Amino acid sequence: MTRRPSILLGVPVQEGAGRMGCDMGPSAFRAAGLAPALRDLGYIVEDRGNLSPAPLRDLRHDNGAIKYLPEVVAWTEAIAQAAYEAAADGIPIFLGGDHSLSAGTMTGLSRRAAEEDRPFFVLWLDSHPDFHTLETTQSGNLHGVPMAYATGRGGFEGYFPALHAPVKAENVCMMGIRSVDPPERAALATAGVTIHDMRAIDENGVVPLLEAFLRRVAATRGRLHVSLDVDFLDPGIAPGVGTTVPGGATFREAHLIMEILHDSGLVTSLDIVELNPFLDERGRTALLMVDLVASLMGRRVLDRPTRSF
Ligand code: EXY
Ligand code: MN
Ligand code: MN
Ligand code: MN
Repeated sequence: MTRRPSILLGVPVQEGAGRMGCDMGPSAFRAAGLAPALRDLGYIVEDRGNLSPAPLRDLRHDNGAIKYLPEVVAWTEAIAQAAYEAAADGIPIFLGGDHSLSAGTMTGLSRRAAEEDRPFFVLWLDSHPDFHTLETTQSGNLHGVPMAYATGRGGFEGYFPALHAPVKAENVCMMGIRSVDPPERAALATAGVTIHDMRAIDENGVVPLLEAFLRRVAATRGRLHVSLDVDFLDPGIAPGVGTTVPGGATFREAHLIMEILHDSGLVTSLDIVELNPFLDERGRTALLMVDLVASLMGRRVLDRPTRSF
């Protein structure tokens, strides 16, 4: 079976996060051996280096809390174009960088899916729904808005790029959610997003929750984008992130999700985001994320190399 090439795209954006450091993420993933791990699984790996943002525009918003709006919008413009192009060439893996990058990946990929007349689905693995608008964000950190923007919530017009094809909220499944702000909670109550919080995972396990979603994707031949935020994982195994939330996914819960995703054959693109190497411990979070990508891309449990983190 000829595997589509893995296309690595570094996205060293950190302006969406509340603290600096995510710009070192792409280098950390490369240092942790992402490309060799994929080649060992038989993939052709094309590393397209790091993206750069589009030219800055002078953007001002009434919400005075918002930080780095021109910068994050400029990144979104560049990422959306790169994602749209890369989706035609293979399996794009976007190396973050903070989660604001998904404003660009989701919209560029959704545009490609629409041109292929395919539905577009997102599996969002995160402790946060990232469902704030420019009006509702209180922190002003724009890594808290990408899903609201991509699904067409109001208030982004005139600031973020116009959407070619909004992501349908009913085609989004969130797992691991355990930190939601009141405005997000109110919006999610009627948005149509499927949300499996950590209690749902604890009570049911990941398998039935994930498989129900994958059956929908499989029935439509849709594109499936996976957006994996480091803070989906329990901070005890993934400390290298600026927005830790206790009670996250375990090592095996995360790997099982990746293994089931691989077996489904449905994943067409991936974000790995919010790694902050400045907060990591001798690269163990970067190594774990690379290990999870290897599971997503086909490394079997019995083939795991002996390695301690
Ligand atoms: N909802 C909070 C805020 O808007 O600041 C926390 C957002 C954290 C976002 C990280 C990327 O997942
Ligand atoms: Mn996030
Ligand atoms: Mn998060
Ligand atoms: Mn559990």
